Amino acid sequence: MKLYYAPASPFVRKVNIFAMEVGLNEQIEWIKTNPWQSEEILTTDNPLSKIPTLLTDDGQVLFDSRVICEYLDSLHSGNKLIPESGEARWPVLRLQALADGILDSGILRLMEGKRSPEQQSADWDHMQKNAIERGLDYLESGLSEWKDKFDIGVISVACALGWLDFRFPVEDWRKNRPQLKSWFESISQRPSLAETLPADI
Ligand SMILES: N[C@@H](CCC(=O)N[C@@H](CS)C(=O)NCC(=O)O)C(=O)O
Repeated sequence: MKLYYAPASPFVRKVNIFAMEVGLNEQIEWIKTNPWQSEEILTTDNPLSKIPTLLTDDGQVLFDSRVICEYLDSLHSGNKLIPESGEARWPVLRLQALADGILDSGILRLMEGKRSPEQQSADWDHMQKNAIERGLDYLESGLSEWKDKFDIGVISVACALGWLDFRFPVEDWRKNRPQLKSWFESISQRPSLAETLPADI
């Protein structure tokens, strides 16, 4: 398998952690790319020019991170990190959607901040920031439902919080969220998380 990636991407990190946890990371060849430049090597396979994008050994192209993680979970016979069916599936997928949504808003803020000052919209930034704040509050208040689990939902939350630290270090999401803070400290010790910190390289 080949995976298009960039070291700063939280969605790539999600796939990386997932692959490590299910024992498939050694089977992935990493192809570094810059999705923001719509490089032909990436757009040929993914018209959206987004990472992560996976090329499977049987010639399929898979995106996005959710589809890739589902695919990886189908390749192993150990503990599944995405419940395949039944009631357990929906809260896990919702948690992933929430964490991914926090990241989507964060990335929109990051891109907005790169526009020239005259083009930037404070209203737009506030709207995205508020979505992130509400998402974080939702995580804090619902933490007891998932704090002792380890699945795609939990991995996604850890990637979202880690990326907020990486990109918005002065906006402390930990303030007034003591349970989330303590959960994140603990889960961050896990090797798959400790070895995949985002980087600007
Ligand atoms: N929903 C997608 C989001 C992927 C995404 O937004 N990736 C960013 C990098 S972190 C990207 O490739 N952006 C390039 C662009 O939007 O042009 C997923 O889960 O993989």
